[in-house]
Amino acid sequence: MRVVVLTGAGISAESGVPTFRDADGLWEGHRVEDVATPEAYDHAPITVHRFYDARRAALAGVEPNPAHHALARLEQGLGDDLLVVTQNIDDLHERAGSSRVLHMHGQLLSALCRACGGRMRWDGDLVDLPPCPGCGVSELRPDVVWFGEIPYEMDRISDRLAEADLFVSIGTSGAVYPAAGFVQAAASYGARTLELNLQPSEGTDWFHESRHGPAGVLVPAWVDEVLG
Ligand code: BV8
Ligand code: ZN
Repeated sequence: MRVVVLTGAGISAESGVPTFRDADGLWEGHRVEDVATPEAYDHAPITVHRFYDARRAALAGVEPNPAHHALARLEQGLGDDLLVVTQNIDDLHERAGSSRVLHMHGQLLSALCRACGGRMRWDGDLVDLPPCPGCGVSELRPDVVWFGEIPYEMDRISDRLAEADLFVSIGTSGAVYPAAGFVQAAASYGARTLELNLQPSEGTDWFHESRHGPAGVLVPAWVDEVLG
């Protein structure tokens, strides 16, 4: 069975990573357009760097939860028939043991050089504008996809959605596109669609089945069903 799993901030909530839309959500402190757009970066790079440096540093204080571990276990069972597409820029899927993971909105632990296009693992700050290890120019930005930018690996994602037997969405509000449109795409190709979320998402009507509750409970139970 070929499975595509889409995850959002809700799968990392029980690990202590703030979500975007919850009361004390990430954006609360900042207006989205002030920190997650190319215009914001051109206008106030220090503010944007501080925002991402803080999230990068916070990764050391959180751990994968049972939902992340259950998906790693599912990968053991399904191998290449499973692809996890995440909107999250944290590294909790990988730390739980998942390797077949696609970060469509980028990663905190990666820096992108605007001068030479180089990408490199980065776990420190960028606010002090360090020189690029590749070309020496101080043009390193967070390797994340901002609003108005094209998400990563859209071709691979579209191919896998087209051949999926099952599409599962975990911990996402369905507010941000193109990720929010994946359920319709998968359903139009004949896939069965399942939502695992604390509450109904904006796209909940597109799912054949919806289960509502914490991912740390719903995902291990669903994986047990699949692996039988
Ligand atoms: C693009 C990286 C062109 C940075 C992010 C169509 C219609 C309208 C608008 C658009 C449209 N198409 C494009 C747009 C514009 C825009 C957009 O969607 N705007 C929205 C606001 C209307 N999209 C873009 O700009 C995208 N680019 O479209 O380029 C293109 C398109 C296709 C092909 C080629 C080119 C780029 C968007 C990416 C922006 N970057 N992140 C960073 O992280 O700082 S988006 C960011 O916000 C996240 O990555 C994620 O995608 C989104 C947040 O959503 P969630 O992860 O779902 O989190 P949220 O807090 O909202 O919800 C949490 C959910 O979990 C809730 O439902 C809650 O109930 C649940 N939950 C909570 N706790 C638990 C739980 N569930 C289970 N267990 C729990 N314990
Ligand atoms: Zn460079």
